[in-house]
Amino acid sequence: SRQQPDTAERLSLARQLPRQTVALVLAGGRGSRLQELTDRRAKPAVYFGGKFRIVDFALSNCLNSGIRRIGVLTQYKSHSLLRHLQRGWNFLRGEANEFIDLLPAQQRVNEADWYRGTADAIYQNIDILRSYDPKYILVLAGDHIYKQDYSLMLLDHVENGAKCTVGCIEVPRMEATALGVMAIDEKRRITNFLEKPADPPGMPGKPDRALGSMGIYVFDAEFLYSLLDEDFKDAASQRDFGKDVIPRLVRAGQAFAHPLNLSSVPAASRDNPYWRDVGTVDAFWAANLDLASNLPELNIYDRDWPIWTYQEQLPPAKFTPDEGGRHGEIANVIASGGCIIEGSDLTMSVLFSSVRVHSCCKISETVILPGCVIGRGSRLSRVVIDRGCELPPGTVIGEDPEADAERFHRSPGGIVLVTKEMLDRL
Ligand code: ADQ
Ligand code: ADP
Repeated sequence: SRQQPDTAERLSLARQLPRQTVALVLAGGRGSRLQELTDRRAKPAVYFGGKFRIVDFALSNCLNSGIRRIGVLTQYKSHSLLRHLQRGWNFLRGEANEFIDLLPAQQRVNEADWYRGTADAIYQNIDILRSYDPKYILVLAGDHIYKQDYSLMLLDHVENGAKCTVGCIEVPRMEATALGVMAIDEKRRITNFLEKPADPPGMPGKPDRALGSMGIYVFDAEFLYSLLDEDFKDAASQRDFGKDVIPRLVRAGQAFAHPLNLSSVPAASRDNPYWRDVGTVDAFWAANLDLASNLPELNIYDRDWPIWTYQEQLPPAKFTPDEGGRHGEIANVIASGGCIIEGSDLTMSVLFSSVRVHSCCKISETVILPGCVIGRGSRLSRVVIDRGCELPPGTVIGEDPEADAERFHRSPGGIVLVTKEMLDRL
């Protein structure tokens, strides 16, 4: 029948397209709404989910989608990000035409300018990009948590005959104030695009929902080069995809939308695809705690879509009673390698690697980054503790909002962020 060869052709195309693609991961953003968590590291380098860093999700999506030529564009406070990529992501083989290339900001075009917008970050590396000779370029953000099969997005791009395809997701209307918001026609051509509108337009028949841009794009490579050349000639442009390049393409009727529902992983989650911009302390806290719940929205145990990361060789996590033989109560806790937890009560919490919890502590709804030490008898509730903090015995956080706000950073949602610098100041 006609159906059979079509399907076989589609499958073979879906397999080829990732090999003809270079992914560029934009990993330069400051992420200032994460407060002190991004004082010393770029947002893509922020820890997530007990053992990962945020950038691991976009990079793992690439590998799992069959894309093995990847450039990572860095700028802001990139040291710990680069160290992570060098240690954990250096296994691709140049001989097999696979690579992860680190592309730091490099004033190639104009010595006076550091990168400006996201389009400029790519323009400044355009000769390197051309040398990879890709047919398609997939532009990704290094700061979102989600699982997506980009081969299906590429397939959609080609089947629509598009030159530019914008990844998008339906969100509650007022959440779209932080996103590019679009309207589409029945063929999914984008008919209108507003970057971060104060009052986002709703969707037809769904006034409380908006179609938001995920800030990820597929381009035909030659088309992207000519777009960037054009943009560079426009003195008024801020050289940004969301502010300049995409709106211009939309006015020309040249951009298509690809909803995450069509390529979210696993297929079973496509009605309600998972996508988080863990851009605030509250969102960071909630997305981490979700993983410790009985039925997390994000499955990090999926062997069919593994999330790769750098991991130190560490001994297994260990739980012991306290000196008096009292066992702590522990439920809904993630604890990574190298942790030692002594006779303490822990609920709904995420412990990254090498966390030491001394005895008689009560810890709930708390996210503890690597290498922290929690002194005996501490009580912590709704806290995020940055890497390497040592809390003295008897530390109490989460019971007196005023005292918390004075000593630490207290978020609008009442989550307390603790860093080494804050502890040193006390
Ligand atoms: P924003 O969220 O404002 O909007 P933006 O600041 O443009 O995102 O950063 C996008 C990505 O590029 C981030 O991963 C950031 O880390 C990185 N980045 C920013 N400047 C960079 C630079 N100069 N060099 C390298 N990397 C850089 C965008 C779109 C919206 C869309 C949202 C979705 O403009 O339309 O809705 O992303 O989050
Ligand atoms: P991460 O926790 O993300 O691995 P670090 O805690 O090592 O990162 O710190 C992030 C970056 O901040 C480091 O890679 C380094 O560039 C910088 N940094 C760390 N400590 C100091 C310091 N005392 N003075 C100046 N820069 C520092």
